Amino acid sequence: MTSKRALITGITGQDGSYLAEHLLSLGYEVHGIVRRVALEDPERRFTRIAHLLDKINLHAASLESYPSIFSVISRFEFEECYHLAAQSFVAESFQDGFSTMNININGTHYLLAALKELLPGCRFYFAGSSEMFGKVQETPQKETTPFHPRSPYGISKVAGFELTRNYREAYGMFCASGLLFNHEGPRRGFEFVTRKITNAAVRIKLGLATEVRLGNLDATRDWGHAADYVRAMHLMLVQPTPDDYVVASGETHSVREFCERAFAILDLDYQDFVVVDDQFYRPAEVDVLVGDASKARKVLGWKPTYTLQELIEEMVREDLRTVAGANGINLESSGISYPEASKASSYIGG
Ligand code: NDP
Ligand code: GDR
Repeated sequence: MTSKRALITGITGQDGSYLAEHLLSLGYEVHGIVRRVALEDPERRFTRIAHLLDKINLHAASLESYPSIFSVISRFEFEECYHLAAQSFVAESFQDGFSTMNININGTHYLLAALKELLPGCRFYFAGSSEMFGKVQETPQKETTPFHPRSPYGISKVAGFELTRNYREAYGMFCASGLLFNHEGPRRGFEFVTRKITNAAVRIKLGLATEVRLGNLDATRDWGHAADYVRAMHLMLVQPTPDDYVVASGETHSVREFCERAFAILDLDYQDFVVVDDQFYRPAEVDVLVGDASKARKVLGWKPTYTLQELIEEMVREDLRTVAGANGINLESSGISYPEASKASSYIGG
């Protein structure tokens, strides 16, 4: 056990909530930055961390305000800082590239600049992304693969990655970036394709919906479970030297296959319910992503514990439980069966 103090930006998000749990389990004192609007509306905005609220320390700050970030960092001696906050939805970055750039690039710069000024010894993690590889230059993608981002989001993450590397090289700070491939779970936002599919399949099974409209079913992604991927973030910050690592499952599967598996768990055929709708296509797509995480395996000793099937089963099971509960449906008496937990699920809340 440790008595270290860590700061997480984006603690209310999917990864922030799993990382907070993981660091608490290691004995960390966990602090998080949240937007003031979230503090004012905890019931709606803190669903992923509701079960942790008496164990963590939250501070109001925005990635869009340097003084607010400076103020939080000036008040505590953080040993580690995990920078997860971002406008993280790729499709939205095509709608509003300006705010995506502002939050993701300037927000990262504000944080690095404040740390350099106040706590240069604090170890820093940047949430890089497989979207940085975009139109891939080689397959599988690894740390040395050149970047070719295909969205304002991907471009913003390349800039954040370069800022992080430059603070490491220019000021000798301990700055590491994870190049994380897609990771999902029952806490995933509803706008991302995996959760959109599992939630819709469940609603269809329960008679609450009749179809789901999706975009490119032939896009393929390297999907893992967020609970596995946050362990890699922590491992990166406890190494003797800072470095960048790809974190991925090493397998790629299509959106179509994800649909097929999720609906099949509920004894449904996805082809009866999935409607392809042009509005969910992107102006520029990343067609195929698959990562080579051999450096993370070798240096960090990291490996995923979830298979894709276990991930989908957990997402379907938790969506069934919450959607049925919210609609007063008794799964037992409706005769709806669902997969038993194959792993101890730490999921609590919405
Ligand atoms: P989420 O979208 O679930 O969470 C994003 C977090 O950022 C939320 O806590 C959100 O707060 C916060 N945030 C957004 N804008 C601001 C702002 N202006 N000021 C303060 N906080 C803000 O993302 P994930 O947990 O899935 O991802 C975490 C990080 O990892 C992101 O940087 C993402 O880009 C990156 N990433 C994610 C991958 C994935 O597959 N999940 C893969 C690779 C990288 P609020 O709740 O108030 O909206
Ligand atoms: P992605 O995730 O863009 O990879 O970014 P998303 O789940 O949004 O899309 C994955 C693939 O599915 C295709 N798709 C659809 N996507 C959505 N959201 N909605 C649809 O209806 C739909 N139909 C097909 C997309 O075109 C795409 O090819 C995620 C985010 O978490 C980023 O923050 C992170 O950096 C990357 O993963 C790695």
